[in-house]
Amino acid sequence: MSMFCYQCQEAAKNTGCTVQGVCGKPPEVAHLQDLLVWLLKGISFWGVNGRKLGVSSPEADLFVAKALFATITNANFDPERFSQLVAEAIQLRDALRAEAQAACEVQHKTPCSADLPEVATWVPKSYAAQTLDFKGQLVGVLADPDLDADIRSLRELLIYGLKGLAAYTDHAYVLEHYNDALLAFLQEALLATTDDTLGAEALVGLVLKAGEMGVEAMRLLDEANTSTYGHPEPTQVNIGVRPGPGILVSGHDLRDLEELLEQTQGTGINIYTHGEMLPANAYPAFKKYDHFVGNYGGSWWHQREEFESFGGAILLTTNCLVPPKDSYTDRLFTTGMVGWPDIPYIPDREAGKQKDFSAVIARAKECDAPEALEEGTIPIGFARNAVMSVADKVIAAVQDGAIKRFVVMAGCDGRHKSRNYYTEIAEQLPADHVILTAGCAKYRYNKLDLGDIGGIPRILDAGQCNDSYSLAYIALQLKEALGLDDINDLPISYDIAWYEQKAIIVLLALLYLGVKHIRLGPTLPAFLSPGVVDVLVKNFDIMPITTVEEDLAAIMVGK
Ligand code: FSO
Ligand code: SF4
Repeated sequence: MSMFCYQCQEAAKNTGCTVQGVCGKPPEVAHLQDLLVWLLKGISFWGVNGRKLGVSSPEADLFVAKALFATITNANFDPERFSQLVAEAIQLRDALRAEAQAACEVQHKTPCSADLPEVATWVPKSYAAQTLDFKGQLVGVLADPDLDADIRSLRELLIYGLKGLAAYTDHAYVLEHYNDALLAFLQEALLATTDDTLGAEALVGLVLKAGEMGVEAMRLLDEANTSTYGHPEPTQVNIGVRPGPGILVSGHDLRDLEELLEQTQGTGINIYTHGEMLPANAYPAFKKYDHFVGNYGGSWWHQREEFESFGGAILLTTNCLVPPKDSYTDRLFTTGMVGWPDIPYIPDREAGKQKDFSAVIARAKECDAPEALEEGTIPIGFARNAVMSVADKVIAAVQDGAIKRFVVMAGCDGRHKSRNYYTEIAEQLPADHVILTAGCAKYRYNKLDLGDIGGIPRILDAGQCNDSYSLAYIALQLKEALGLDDINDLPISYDIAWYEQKAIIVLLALLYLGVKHIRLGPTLPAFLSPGVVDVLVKNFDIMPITTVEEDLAAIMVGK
């Protein structure tokens, strides 16, 4: 076995990638990611203990979130970047340690250095790639072969939830919306995964606490997005092209898009969204830019063909990045926590300034216009405010039976053929069923014409996976309006598609909100042990998807 990773839905044989990631992650990057996550537990040791002594480091706190984000599937494949993050982690941990120990000695008037765990103190003999690689191999998921399977599973479930939580929190912080309790929880929970005294019950408690924090992070991000860019409005987005060179913006970071739109005004360059950036077309703040053309292509995994035919410059602001083809590497740029070896990286903004996208703009000017893939428009912008503005109509339609049921089909898209299931479900749902969606899962059906129910479209697209808060908000408002006591009495079925770790925090958030009977597919996570699956089935009635026919029949009778 040259590596072990099972954090995403594409884990080889649905058990784990052991030779090379199906996503393209090589063993050296897997080892560095393992080492980095381990060191974040070391920062957490000092972060949690430091807080008890009145010591804290905002820099280390945010670093933990950003570094977790960097280890999310399809974000960063650059070993050099991970080596730098490892070095930074050690430096931040040791600075925090020095402060915490000094405070401890003052307060306890005694040296405070007894029995420190290795994770709190380890420093490499050198930062040579081989040294870091070797250590990374010793501290990964399978480091302790004797660890109880359920405990390992719960620890990893928690860590993957934290990765998603870290991503949402970081997005909110980029827009200067803060809640330091989220950063403190990341550390508390990371440290808990090193505590051998914690049994399954305590870990399940932390997993649900992560779900609670997930709700707060998504609320904060929703507030950040909508207070900065306005509430998304129902919008028909152009999916064709215009003459002239273009820049294609992918990923989820709205601030990057905003600054790029500013910097390309009047340059003759058109801006297009790709994948999860599609929902940006619904924000009032972006609609004012004449050169913001629309969306190009589909979900993340089509990028190798679509980036090729786009022909212009391409900017990846977050995951999902797929190993690039030679035909466009000279037009590709990364920023934020994304990275690929030898692909130009746009550094972070300095305080009070924008990121400098001039290299992307200069490259776009040398390129031809994009090749059209399709024509027409797709409807987006049904986030919480838009849906609530027609709440009376929606409630009346539910009460008079015009809308029989909502089906939440949010989450991610992915390469597996079995994901055709979601297209077929969407096509075959009865005409009185409405799909609520968010995330890139929608690309499996968002170009179908499913019509509307009294003017309410049968696909209500709330936005990115980052906008999943809208779906929870709509459900809670409906529960109130319909006078129900239990969220599970709503006429809503859940048929969620997952791929990476942001979907895990959304799932945990739903569990925390008390949602039961969630269908999860296309496969159950490889990191869930049979014992943990049992707990999820018993307490939440989580179900794997089955066949289109069987699941449709169940949905139609209210399950
Ligand atoms: Fe998709 Fe990728 Fe948004 Fe994920 S682009 S799969 S859950 O990283 O982020 O929905
Ligand atoms: Fe495999 Fe997914 Fe891990 Fe990539 S992120 S190595 S595909 S489990």
